[in-house]
Amino acid sequence: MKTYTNVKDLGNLQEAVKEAIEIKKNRFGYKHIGENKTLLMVFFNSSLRTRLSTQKAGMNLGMNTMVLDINSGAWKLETERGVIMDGDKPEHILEAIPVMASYCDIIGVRAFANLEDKSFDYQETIINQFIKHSGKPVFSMEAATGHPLQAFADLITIEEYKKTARPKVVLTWAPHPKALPQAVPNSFADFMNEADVDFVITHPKGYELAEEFVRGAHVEYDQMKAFESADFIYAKNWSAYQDPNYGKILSTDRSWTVSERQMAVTNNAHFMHCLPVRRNMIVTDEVIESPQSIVIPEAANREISAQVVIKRMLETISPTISNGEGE
Ligand code: AN0
Ligand code: CP
Repeated sequence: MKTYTNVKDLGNLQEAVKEAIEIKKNRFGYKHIGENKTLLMVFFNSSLRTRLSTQKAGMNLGMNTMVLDINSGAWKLETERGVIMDGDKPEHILEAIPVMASYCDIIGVRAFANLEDKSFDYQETIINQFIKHSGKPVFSMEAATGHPLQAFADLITIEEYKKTARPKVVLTWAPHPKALPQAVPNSFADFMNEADVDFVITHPKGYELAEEFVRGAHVEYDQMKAFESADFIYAKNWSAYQDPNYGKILSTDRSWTVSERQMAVTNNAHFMHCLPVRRNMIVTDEVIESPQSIVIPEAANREISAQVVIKRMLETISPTISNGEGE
């Protein structure tokens, strides 16, 4: 695997989930694969889970891991070509990327949407520059339009907790005081559309996501109706995608906060959220603390999704290393 930015990069999704479940039972069984290989994780934004789980996944595979926080300690990077660099950014990403790449074998990048310029975001300008100019395998640790390590971990979690062959999975918008990207719901929809689930999306009017991710999935504007008989409730806030409101907050209606009122009409659904979560905005204390809440095992599976992706990248750069003949 050379890049990981969306569900298609995993190839057969059933196989990928199977590999994840095997790795989870034997996470130190591949320690030789990453020997003398270096993982660089580049963060343009904050992180708790992605930073720790991805670093842990690299260490499970025997890699050396390095983390660079661009906004604390590194030079601020200009990302657009042709700019006269007389402002506050002393370095251009076009030099920074090949320099960073010279010190490592695999690169993970976190670069959120700026929510100002929709075409800059939806062209994935930053991560695509890493793919183009690093010459190394590159994976998304949440880019502008997707968070595929999260969605893969979510799918693994659903596989582990489902009680029926084809569970009903509901992605619900919930209120939040700050404008957030569409990356998490985009990737969740991308994965659920490929998985064997009955997938429903619910949100207030105006929060329609990009069609390339929704792909004709059932959108139900009545949240209570959407929740009926659900097996999994996946809550997330996102800002508007559609023009002319791109990146804007259209509603902070707390009747959309996931509470026992909505959970009561589900099929005793499990509650999921990628975290970090704002309690009593997205979900009430009662629901997130209930036995049906699986947010902690969901976060723990981030180590596993990252390990599958990094392992596949290591196998690409050192195809012979698994039988001990690698460099
Ligand atoms: C980010 C987002 O919504 O994309 C990261 C989630 C994993 N969340 C916040 O910035 C709160
Ligand atoms: N879910 C997730 O990606 O969390 P962090 O932003 O803390 O990495």
